[in-house]
Amino acid sequence: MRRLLPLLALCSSLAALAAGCGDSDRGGSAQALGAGDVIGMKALHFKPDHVQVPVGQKITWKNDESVPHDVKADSGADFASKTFGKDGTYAFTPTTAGTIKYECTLHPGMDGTIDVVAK
Ligand SMILES: [Cu+2]
Repeated sequence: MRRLLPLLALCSSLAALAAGCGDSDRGGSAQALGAGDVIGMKALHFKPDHVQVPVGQKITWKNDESVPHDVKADSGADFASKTFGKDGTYAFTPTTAGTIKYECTLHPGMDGTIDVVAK
């Protein structure tokens, strides 16, 4: 573990230059999610994995592959879907501004961020 620390420090210092270093913080800008757009679930990732939506806009996730997934809020909201398979969907509508972190509980590293902004 100790051996990893220099690498992590390097990673942090470069984060401002290169968008994202590892999966924990991509540092990239959020992609505006329009009404009717969906967050896909493909190759064990949410795509896009960082979106921005206005308060009150429904967010829909759709599983695009034959691997089952789910969607569960870790912080900033309280929702959890059932596990669903290919072409299955789940939706959540945020009612307050803030940052929501969520994940698929079945696949470590499959996580995403939603920036909910006031209209
Ligand atoms: Cu998954």
